[in-house]
Amino acid sequence: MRTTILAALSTVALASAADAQFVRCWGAGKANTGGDPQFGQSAVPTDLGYYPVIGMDAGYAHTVTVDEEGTVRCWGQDFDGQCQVPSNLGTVIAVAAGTLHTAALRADGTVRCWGRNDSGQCNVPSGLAYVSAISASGFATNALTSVGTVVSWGNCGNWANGLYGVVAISSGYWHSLALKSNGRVVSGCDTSSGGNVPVGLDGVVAIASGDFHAIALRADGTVRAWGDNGYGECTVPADLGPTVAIAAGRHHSVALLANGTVRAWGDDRYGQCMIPAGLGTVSAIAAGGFHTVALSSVPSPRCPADFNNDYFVDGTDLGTLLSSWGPCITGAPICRADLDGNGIVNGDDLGSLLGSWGRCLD
Ligand SMILES: [Ca+2]
Ligand SMILES: [Ca+2]
Repeated sequence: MRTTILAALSTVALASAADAQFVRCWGAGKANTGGDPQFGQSAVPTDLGYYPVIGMDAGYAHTVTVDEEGTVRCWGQDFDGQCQVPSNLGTVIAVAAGTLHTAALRADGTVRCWGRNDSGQCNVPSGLAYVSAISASGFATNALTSVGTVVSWGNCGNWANGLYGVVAISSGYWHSLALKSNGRVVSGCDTSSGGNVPVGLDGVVAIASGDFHAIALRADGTVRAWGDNGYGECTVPADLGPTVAIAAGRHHSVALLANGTVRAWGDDRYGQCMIPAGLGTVSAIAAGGFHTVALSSVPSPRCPADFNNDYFVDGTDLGTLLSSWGPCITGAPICRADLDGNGIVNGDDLGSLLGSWGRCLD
């Protein structure tokens, strides 16, 4: 379940610096209702703000991000401690979410792992270093090293022994995939469903594993899918535009198009394929079990009552409004607090500010 954020970041023109980037989630878990799979995995923490996110991934029902300062955040299902981010992680540059566990790649090339460990998926091999990318499956974790080899731990044993020239890895529930520098995809651990790579598939530049299916992005911007198709997750839309990044959830598939929009298909029982209105320009995507994650930017200002343009309507903006109370002098800066434009800052404006309290996007 697993994202191809690097492909996205390298190929999509990011919005201007003035546009803040936000993590958006849709599908299951807008709230933690305690019913499977609704564990709050789509409830982006309100204090996440717009710190630039450089990596993100989603597991069965949790979401994990790392920002440019190397700080990891995690929300959603935490039954196995998959969101108990260690306090001594140091600087992290990438994250991977397995079904019920989480892994972090640190700036020094080492890996940390937490959460469910019933198959040893969090028993990072001692001495493992020089790691450049990580992926996590249901019961295993994989590390791509800087020399193009893959180290795996957990239930998959030594499936990747002897592999070389690997440039990307991706993991489903049982299977793991490796993309080689020659554009071909190798599977391991399980070679059925998502591990059953189509014969002759070539020209691949990115891979994404769902739990039981997988998709590949080819250099010409087209998408191929294989494996279980019980929800149509392998039925790539015929009119899908040029694609620059892909992600796959348990039974759904997601494509980031070159124009910064997102398409999703497959299991939509929780709205994981319903792209939110006003999503803005997306630069990276990830897919969890039943939810979808996007890093998007929207022009500023977004909320009329966000007077200081920090993408929150909060006490600071309330203070601005209260200090502007009364008749609005035309042209004065405080007039911005006259939200309904009737010439006076009063209870009506206060009501609208309170009505949009919180993160501007939700
Ligand atoms: Ca504000
Ligand atoms: Ca007014």
